[in-house]
Amino acid sequence: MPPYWGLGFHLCRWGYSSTAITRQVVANMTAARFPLDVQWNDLDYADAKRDFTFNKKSFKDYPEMVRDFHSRGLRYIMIVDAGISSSGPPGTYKPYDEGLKRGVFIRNATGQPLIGKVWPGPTAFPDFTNPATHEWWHDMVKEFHEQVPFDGMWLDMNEPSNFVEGSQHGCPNNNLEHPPYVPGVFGGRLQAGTICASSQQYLSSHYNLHSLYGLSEAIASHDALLRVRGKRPFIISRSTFAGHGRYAGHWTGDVGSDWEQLYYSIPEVLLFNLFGVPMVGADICGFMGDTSEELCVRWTQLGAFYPFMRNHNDHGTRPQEPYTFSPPAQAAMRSALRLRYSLLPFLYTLFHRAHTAGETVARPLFLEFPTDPNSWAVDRQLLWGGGLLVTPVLEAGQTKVSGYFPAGTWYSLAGDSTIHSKGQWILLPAPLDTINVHVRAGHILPLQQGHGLGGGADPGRLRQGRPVLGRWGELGDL
Ligand code: MIG
Repeated sequence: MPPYWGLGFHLCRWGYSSTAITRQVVANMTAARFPLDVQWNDLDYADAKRDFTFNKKSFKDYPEMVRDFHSRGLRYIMIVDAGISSSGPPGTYKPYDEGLKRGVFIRNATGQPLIGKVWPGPTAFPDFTNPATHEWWHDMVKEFHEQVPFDGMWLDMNEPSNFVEGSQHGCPNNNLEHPPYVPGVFGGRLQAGTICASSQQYLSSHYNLHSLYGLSEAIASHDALLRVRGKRPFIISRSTFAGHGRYAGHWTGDVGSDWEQLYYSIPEVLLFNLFGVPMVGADICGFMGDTSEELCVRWTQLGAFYPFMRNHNDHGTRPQEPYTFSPPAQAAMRSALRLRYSLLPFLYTLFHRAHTAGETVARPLFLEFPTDPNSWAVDRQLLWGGGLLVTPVLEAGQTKVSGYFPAGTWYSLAGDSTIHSKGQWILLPAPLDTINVHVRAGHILPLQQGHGLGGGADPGRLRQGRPVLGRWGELGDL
């Protein structure tokens, strides 16, 4: 069960190179009256890109920055990479020194820590199947949290990803490295982009555990955060496996800033809900390459209906924070965000059902209408729970969108139209400032109003807000 704040809007980019810039981003969001609940930093915060450190120049006032965000009702998350820097002189980097001492790293054929290469340079890889590693990870999380009171963790590079093949010294030649049948993996070899298959972990060979790396790291991080903060953890991870949703959520990695990837995010979000990982979303406006204003508006509209809503961007590309666009584009984004925030009580309820009964949050139509064959292949629309149907525009230059409406009555959430469908495709007006959202007849959605605009969604304000049963904007204060 995620914390409520995790359902708000998250903002990140690779390239917020100082606390001054990160603070400015939050100030710009507030000035432009966009809701923002969670501010993030990528690798920029770290000293030489090493986990559990921060740059004492560009992020000198890092702890104060996070505390300032807290005082405004925001939460804060930073990236944590799997690889632990291994090249510093002894005594200069505690996570490695302490990890060595406690034997937490994955071993090579000679029983030494396997050394690969990731962002900080040479790195060792924690073996999260070892209970001693959980204890060490907890201690590192705790010590860093005592300096920088972060609220959640962003687990990246945990496939585990490696810039050299296998290790700095390659891999031994054995049957685990070169099995008779190699599946169609990246690079065509098991070691490509990762560590040696025959390296040794506490439970078994890496060959047997490779796909569990992200899950095992998520479990260790979940347990560490729970012990350190005493509250429900919020964790987003790139690598996942069956069972991951019990501990963490997922973002869909480095998507391109293009219309095709906008579309593909729908099946991906729906699949992860079927996999039991309901907290999932793609990087809104796209990660790689320059976005465009129109794409970013449409992506923000769809993203308002990702269970996990984060705008994140690669370094060196066109800025894509909501406030960087024209006034009409900003207005469209603001109204999409406002729609999401009004629906948060409903979204939170769906997460409760996912948590207690294994239900999906974002749901494919076929799961609600299994006897309607027309619903089976719909992958350009999604439901929230059983009662809300979202029909986004996924192509450039369109002001209409065709959506499938299973038999029954559907009310536009805006309150301006009703569809009585026999099970039909219907062409809907969809100007750039609009996303089509319909309520299914017979469903009650708990809503709230007037929250989260102009800064973080202040929990005090959230509590004061009277939940309104009914359609958004219609029932006022009733
Ligand atoms: O090699 O931390 O998917 O979201 O911005 C790239 C930098 C490493 C990959 C992640 C992306 C993140 C980036 N990371």
